[in-house]
Amino acid sequence: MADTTNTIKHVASPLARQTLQDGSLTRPVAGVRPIRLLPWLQVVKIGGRAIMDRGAEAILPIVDELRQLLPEHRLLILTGAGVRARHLYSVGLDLGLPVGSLAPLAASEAGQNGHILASMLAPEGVSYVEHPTLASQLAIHLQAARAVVGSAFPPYHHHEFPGSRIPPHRADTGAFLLADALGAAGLTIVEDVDGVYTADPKGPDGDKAQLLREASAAELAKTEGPLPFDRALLDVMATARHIQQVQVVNGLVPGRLTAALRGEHVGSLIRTGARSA
Ligand code: GWN
Ligand code: ATP
Repeated sequence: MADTTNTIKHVASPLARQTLQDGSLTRPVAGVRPIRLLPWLQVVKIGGRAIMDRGAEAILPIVDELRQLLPEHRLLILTGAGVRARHLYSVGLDLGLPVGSLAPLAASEAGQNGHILASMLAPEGVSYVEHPTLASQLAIHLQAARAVVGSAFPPYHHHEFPGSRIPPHRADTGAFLLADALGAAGLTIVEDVDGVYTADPKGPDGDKAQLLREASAAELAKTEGPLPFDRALLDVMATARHIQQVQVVNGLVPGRLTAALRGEHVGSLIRTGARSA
């Protein structure tokens, strides 16, 4: 009788026989740095409330600036949710809706802002692409066009963390997660203020607020005051794999976004926990 045991192909897998709960066993296999999928991509998050809610007055100049950036950069433009999501949270919270129900409703407002922005850039070949397309067909879309627009909100839906009644992972966190996962060249967050201040520059103590030209995510995490982005962004920055810094810029000042994408320091630079290769 023929002995077939030597012809059986054994699939060697270093994780096959061990628990994934033990870091000392998984680290040698899973501890390596992931590859950069789209190292030439610049991700730009456009504020929903800061830019899109202002209508033509703020949108048209930023559309002009984005249009002129297309020959220079390949862009993933992601939009935030803005004031419609704020209204939605207040109605939904009044009715007692859980955070996992509010998250997709707010996300859809970020998507609507993306559809608006993409329509304005359509003559340049720019389209809105859906979340599933962002996840699996972004590369081919960026071969066909210099830029695409998507929703900055992460599609957590009922998987949103229940610690807060307002979804903690909003557009800034979603934009960062995507930029870091893709190994993008950079992320620029476009706001209606010059950067991150020591206090809300439009708040009651706004006149005393000082612009932070540079800060680390770890330092900002120790502060308690409001920030111009989701606090959860600081958590994901702590464990970032690729994006080492994010610049927050004022999109109401023409030229700031262009300068930021050219590597100039024109807003607040926030350093993440990612180490250089
Ligand atoms: O609808 O504007 O994608 O890109 O989080 O899910 O709530 O969906 O629940 O591909 O999958 O409203 O329909 O909507 O914004 O998120 O999209 O037009 O399943 O292209 O159908 O992950 O766009 O939408 O809101 O992003 O952020 O059909 Mo919208 Mo959003 Mo469109 Mo998307 Mo959610 Mo899809 Mo989704 Mo839902
Ligand atoms: P979204 O995209 O989620 O709709 P957004 O990014 O457009 O939101 P906000 O979340 O309102 O807009 O954030 C921008 C605002 O944050 C600024 O207009 C500013 O008044 C406020 N803000 C609060 N704290 C600070 C701070 N420490 N530094 C700078 N701005 C701050």
